[in-house]
Amino acid sequence: MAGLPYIVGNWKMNGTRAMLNEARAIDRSAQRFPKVQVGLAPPSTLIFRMRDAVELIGVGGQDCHAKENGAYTGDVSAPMLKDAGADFTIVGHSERREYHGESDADVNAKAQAALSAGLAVILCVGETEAQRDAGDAEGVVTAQLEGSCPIADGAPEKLSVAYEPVWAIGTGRVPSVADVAAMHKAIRAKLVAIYGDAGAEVRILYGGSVKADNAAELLAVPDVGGALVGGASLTAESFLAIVGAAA
Ligand code: G2H
Repeated sequence: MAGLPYIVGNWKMNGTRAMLNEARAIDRSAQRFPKVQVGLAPPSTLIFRMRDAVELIGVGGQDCHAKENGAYTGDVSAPMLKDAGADFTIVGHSERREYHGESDADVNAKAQAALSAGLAVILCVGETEAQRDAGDAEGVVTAQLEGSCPIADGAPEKLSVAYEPVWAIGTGRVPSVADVAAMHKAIRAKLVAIYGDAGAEVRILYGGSVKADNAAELLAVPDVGGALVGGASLTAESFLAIVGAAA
């Protein structure tokens, strides 16, 4: 697997201008960790200002529309994210899949649009607790990859996959190291099936209740190339502890 460990904060629907101070503090400290790639995905309203406030870290969106523009009230397109200064966007987060009914085909179209706009993509996949209990976790996740991985300019070079078990998101629960290892191995095999040798280079992040006290253990798992962090990315102190664990 190529590249530095990649630690990305997903602020979700949190943050007004005052929180840019956290981004500045994260950015200042990022120089202490030159062997870690760091990104923050604030709400769309903060992307433009965050771009100006930071120098070292990447800035990203949390979602994008599949179309470039049009009558889609409330939505933001990939070229708009790019224009606001974004380097990447998350697509397919389970909160988008659950609350906005996004299908794998929708996520695929969004990922394609993001790559076409020149954005790197973090594509999220993950099973529910019921799917895991039924023994379907790997089947669900590999089917999500099959349906949503982009085949477009920049794929797979600008693609990262984030494995986020839905039941671990914001709950404080995390899968066992063995379960994370098994799922990341299955994801790797699927990426190689989709992209050939280039699939071996796609970074696979783990997400779901990553905190300072479990980050080192999770990041040491084979084929875990970084973390997508929600709640613990909302303060510089807790996020930097995770970045430090990746260094
Ligand atoms: C999973 C994660 C960030 P949290 O959604 O994408 O959030 O770390 O709060 O579980």
